[in-house]
Amino acid sequence: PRSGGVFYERYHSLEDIYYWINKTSREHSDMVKVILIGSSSEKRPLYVLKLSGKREEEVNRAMWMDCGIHAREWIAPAFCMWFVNYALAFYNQNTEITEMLNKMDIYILTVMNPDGYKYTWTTDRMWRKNRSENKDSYCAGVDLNRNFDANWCTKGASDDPCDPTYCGQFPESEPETQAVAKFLRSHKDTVKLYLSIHSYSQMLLFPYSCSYNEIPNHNELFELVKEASTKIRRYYRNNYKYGSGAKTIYLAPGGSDDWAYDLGIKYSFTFELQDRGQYGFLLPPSFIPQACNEALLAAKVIALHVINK
Ligand code: ING
Ligand code: ZN
Repeated sequence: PRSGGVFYERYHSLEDIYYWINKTSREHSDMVKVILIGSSSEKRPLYVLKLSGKREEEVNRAMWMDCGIHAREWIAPAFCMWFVNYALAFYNQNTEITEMLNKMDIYILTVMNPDGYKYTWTTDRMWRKNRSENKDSYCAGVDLNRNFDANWCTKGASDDPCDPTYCGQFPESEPETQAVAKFLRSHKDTVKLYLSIHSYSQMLLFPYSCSYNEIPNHNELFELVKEASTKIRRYYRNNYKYGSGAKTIYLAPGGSDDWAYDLGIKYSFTFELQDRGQYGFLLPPSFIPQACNEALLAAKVIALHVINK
């Protein structure tokens, strides 16, 4: 679906995104709350949007979605914005999004790495990490998706501050990682579904990435991402690989979905959105609508399963 017009078919600067967060919460105060969960290493605020249906009673089920852990993956924040707009525009129009909002709260962190995102707009389009200063090194930044406490800094991460997959000084050394981990720890009884949005390579992944071990509910999650991938192929004629991270993409310790899974969130996923490498991180804006609709389809399949299982 296309709605909200061309605004959601463009990439937006960090300033625009902060403005959008404010405007969205003001214009939809009946369904949206803003929660400040922490700040970045350069002291930018980390705002989470909490979306809820207009329901009589509180629900004790929620899903979490973060976008933009990695600075250069611009389609990720674009998807978080697309999703929020879709949810607000199609609540009580589309049955699936209506059911989601009536039966769960949805927490959305649009840009988990604002400092890095800003840096990709001003200085280095291909930057991945955050922008924290590293002790004893001229190189800046920690890979936030290697900084979580899940087989931290083993094979697949680097202990060199100049490497793009630098794991940091210790697990949760970074304020961005800490803010997300702290929020999820304090909401772990209600958050049943964790979703992290990356690009590129078109994959629907679940734990573990930090080891080749199979999780107890491997088959259930495998069937879910398989169903999502099949739907994407049917509706949009596009292929998404699926499976556990370590077996499908590569061994990568310290990732957020593995950590969330071990916290007890048994539905934990990382989506790698378009494309498969032709444009890579430089995905043209004209691809935004389809890329977002594909991810939306997958998110719906998984969320409705979590609600109705
Ligand atoms: N890919 C992810 C990365 O951080 C990943 C893959 C998924 C790692 C889940 C760990 C856990 O390397 C990209 N494109 O960033
Ligand atoms: Zn990434």
